[in-house]
Amino acid sequence: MPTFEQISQQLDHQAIEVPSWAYGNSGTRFKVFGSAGTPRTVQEKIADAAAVHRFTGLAPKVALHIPWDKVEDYAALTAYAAEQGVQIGTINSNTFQDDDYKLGGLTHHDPAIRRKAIDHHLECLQIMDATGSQDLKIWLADGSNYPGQADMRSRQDRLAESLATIYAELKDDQRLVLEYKIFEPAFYHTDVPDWGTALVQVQALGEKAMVCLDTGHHAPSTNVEFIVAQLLRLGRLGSFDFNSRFYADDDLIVGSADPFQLFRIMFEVVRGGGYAADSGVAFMLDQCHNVEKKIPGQIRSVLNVQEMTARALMVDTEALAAAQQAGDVLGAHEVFMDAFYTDVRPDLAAWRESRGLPASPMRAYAESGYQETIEADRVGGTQLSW
Ligand code: LRH
Ligand code: MN
Ligand code: MN
Repeated sequence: MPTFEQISQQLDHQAIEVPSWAYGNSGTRFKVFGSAGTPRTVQEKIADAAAVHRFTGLAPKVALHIPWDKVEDYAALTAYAAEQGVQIGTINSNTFQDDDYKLGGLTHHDPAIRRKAIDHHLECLQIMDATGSQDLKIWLADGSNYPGQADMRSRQDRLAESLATIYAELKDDQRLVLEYKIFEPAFYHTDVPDWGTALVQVQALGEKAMVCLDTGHHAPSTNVEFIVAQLLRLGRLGSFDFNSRFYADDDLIVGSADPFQLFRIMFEVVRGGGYAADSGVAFMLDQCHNVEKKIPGQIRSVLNVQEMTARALMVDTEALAAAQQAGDVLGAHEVFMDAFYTDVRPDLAAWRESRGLPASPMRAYAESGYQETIEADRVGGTQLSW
């Protein structure tokens, strides 16, 4: 097995995008909890994201969600982010909170509603121009609740047409990333329910269209790492939305309930070339922190991704290939598990210190006074309204 020393340089380029919405108040459909210190403005969300980066060195970009993060002046917002030490990352569209979209957005049967949804995406593209963001990420709440309610077939056709209209406006260095989700808010059918549908739709668009894999968007027992391998093989894995799923789309801290799954995913990422600095795969978090403090929740998350990346990099791939080639079933499995069971935490602490970062970002944050300051300064935080 490679030593930590041998893989440690590969950790240097790791970059994880954090979502602006992780810093806002959130909850479930039963209750949105308020919490002290919650950002009141987009700028305050960016400041919190920048704190995560300062303590970990892992989170140089923050993804925005429009209209949640709508501002008058995006050039000024970009400059503000740079002052804080971070960049604006992916722009996420939102066609799931407007009454007009009750029966769909890009797939809607009414051309006027479809146009409105397309125009929203064109506005997102303008925001990308102003912020230097390269990815437009589209997740659609479109679907139906009852058999017979909607014509699933023609909705696919309308989706293809709407996406093509948006795609036509992309600049050369911009991408459209389509995110799938098995269900919710629609409970009978969803218009982009799985990676196959997302793949078919993006392949029809062209080279700049990719698939986003949100780890929480699958049926129980889905082999998510297989999907990672397949999308990388086809050159269509655009990004991850990382989170932890136990029951459905739980949006909890990535790697918390099933660290082994995160390891398996990162192994396939490395195996498929998705971890290379120029791979084009964006590693994003898509999480909410309903009951825990948000900034430590984000710090824990990026550390979990780093930890499982380090373990995945430590798989002895030569020994693995040899065992596989020899048909040595349990030998191959053991090689794989050896890396998973390797505790890299002390090595990672030393790696951080050698790069001027705190050995324990969690402890350093707790001792920094940042949480106390924002709790004292920010009164009346914003509330997400899902
Ligand atoms: C949908 C989703 C999508 C949205 C985000 C808030 O469940 O994963 O990525 O943009 O949640
Ligand atoms: Mn998502
Ligand atoms: Mn989701």
